[in-house]
Amino acid sequence: MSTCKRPNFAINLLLLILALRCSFFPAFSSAPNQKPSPLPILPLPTAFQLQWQLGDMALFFHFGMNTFADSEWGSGHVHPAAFNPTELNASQWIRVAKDSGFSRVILTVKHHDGFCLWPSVYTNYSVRSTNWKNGNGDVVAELAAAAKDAGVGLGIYLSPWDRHEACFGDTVQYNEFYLAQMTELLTRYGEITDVFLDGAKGEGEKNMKYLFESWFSLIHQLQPGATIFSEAGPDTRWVGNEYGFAGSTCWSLYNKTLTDIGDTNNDYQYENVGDPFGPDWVPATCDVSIRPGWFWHASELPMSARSLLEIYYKSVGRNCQLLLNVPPNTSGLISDEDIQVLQEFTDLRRSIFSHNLAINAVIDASSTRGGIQETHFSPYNVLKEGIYTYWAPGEKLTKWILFIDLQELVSFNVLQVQEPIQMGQRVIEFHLEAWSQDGVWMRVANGTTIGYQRLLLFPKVKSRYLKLVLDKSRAEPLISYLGIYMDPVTVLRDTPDKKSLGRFNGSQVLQTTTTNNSLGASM
Ligand code: FUL
Repeated sequence: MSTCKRPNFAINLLLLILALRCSFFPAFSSAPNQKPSPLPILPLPTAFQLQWQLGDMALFFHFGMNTFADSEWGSGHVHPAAFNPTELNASQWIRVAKDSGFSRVILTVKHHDGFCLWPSVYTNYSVRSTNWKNGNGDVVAELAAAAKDAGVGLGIYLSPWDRHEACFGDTVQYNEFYLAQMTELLTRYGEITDVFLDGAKGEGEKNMKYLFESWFSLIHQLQPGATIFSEAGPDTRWVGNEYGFAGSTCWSLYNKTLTDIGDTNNDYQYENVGDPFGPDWVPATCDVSIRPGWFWHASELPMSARSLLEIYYKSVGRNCQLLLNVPPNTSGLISDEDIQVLQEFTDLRRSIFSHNLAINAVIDASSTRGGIQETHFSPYNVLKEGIYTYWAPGEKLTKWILFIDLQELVSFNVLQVQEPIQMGQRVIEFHLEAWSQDGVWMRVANGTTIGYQRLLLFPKVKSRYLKLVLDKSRAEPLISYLGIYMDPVTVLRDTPDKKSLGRFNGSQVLQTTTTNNSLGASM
């Protein structure tokens, strides 16, 4: 009997595989795994709500029969021949938007008077019945082409209240008519980024029921990327006033069931501030006109660039999108004086925000998720623009501070902070402290809510060391951006109280040097 063992094929095969593996594949890394991101906190924005929010500002064009009839709420019975914009140039409208930093535009394709700026087959009250371009004109088509060329988003305002159509008041007939018009608009003109549903209706006018749920579903079916605005969402809500001012506390969280579109009993304060316990993500839109009226009137002038800057702080600077109305005139162009103001507004924003004074700062934090070696959540992420990189503190702590060493003495009066809202809106309260020249920490600004973007103004401070303290948060606070700026044109009344480390809320005592500001200087 031979003592020779037969080769064990199974073991040999295993050894061979291991040998091959070692030579072809690297060994398991001994470096620690990357720490995953923290859990998001509900509710979260949808992909298109995020896209919308990143846009910051949109331009509103109120244009239509009212422009020619010198009215705001047209009767619906002005003869179509009155509509005659001899120099209409939609490319000029879009150029103005783009040059001034507006990423989307929204046109009143039909206001309350029912006159349609596109040749709708469902009505006799449209550009088709005018002499403009012999009845072959289409303002929506011209604007859509210009917007597409320039890479600017296009939105529509299709008024539910219609003073022309005889079927207004009949639930089935009018809802059919409205959805038919909506379908024309959402299928003929390429991508539509916004649908603005205005809840206004005059007192004593016919009452009727709008089938909103059907409207929302159809809009999302035909244009899945479109954001629907109304007083109650579903995607973005009204901010509760037409001054363009959001609350100094402003949540994107909201409870849609607490507001009825167009109901005059709605709580405008709730719309202005949002709801920290709201189950829905419905950020606010701040709509405001550059002129006293929404439509162009020869007798009216635009507000000043400084007033626009104040609105910017109180809208974009309070977690909202600014929807600024700049109405084209009777020739079909945006007037020179409005362009001039927009140019000055752009220059002001550039002069303040184009240079972050903290850009070369040394940044440290009270803790970092995954430990100091975890670059993924590093405090330095707050100097990278955008919301997709952020500082995250360690888990289960209650003290959350960012320390900023500006490396030299710097004068500043504006703080910009952003949260990565794709992870939910978290911060409830925060404040900024600066190391004073007398050697004490001085509280220079207090804020409630951050969201996508918060701008806080305060009296000028000169300091090298700063602390951003997150005092209260719905979950571990995450900060995606921090900016420090000097605004030389906005002057504030108060100075912070050093001794008491006084509770100074920059957003409450803001006062601009504006003299012709019809909106009132302080809030
Ligand atoms: C209001 C309307 O009645 C105004 O005319 C304007 O369109 C404004 C944006 O919304 O409710």
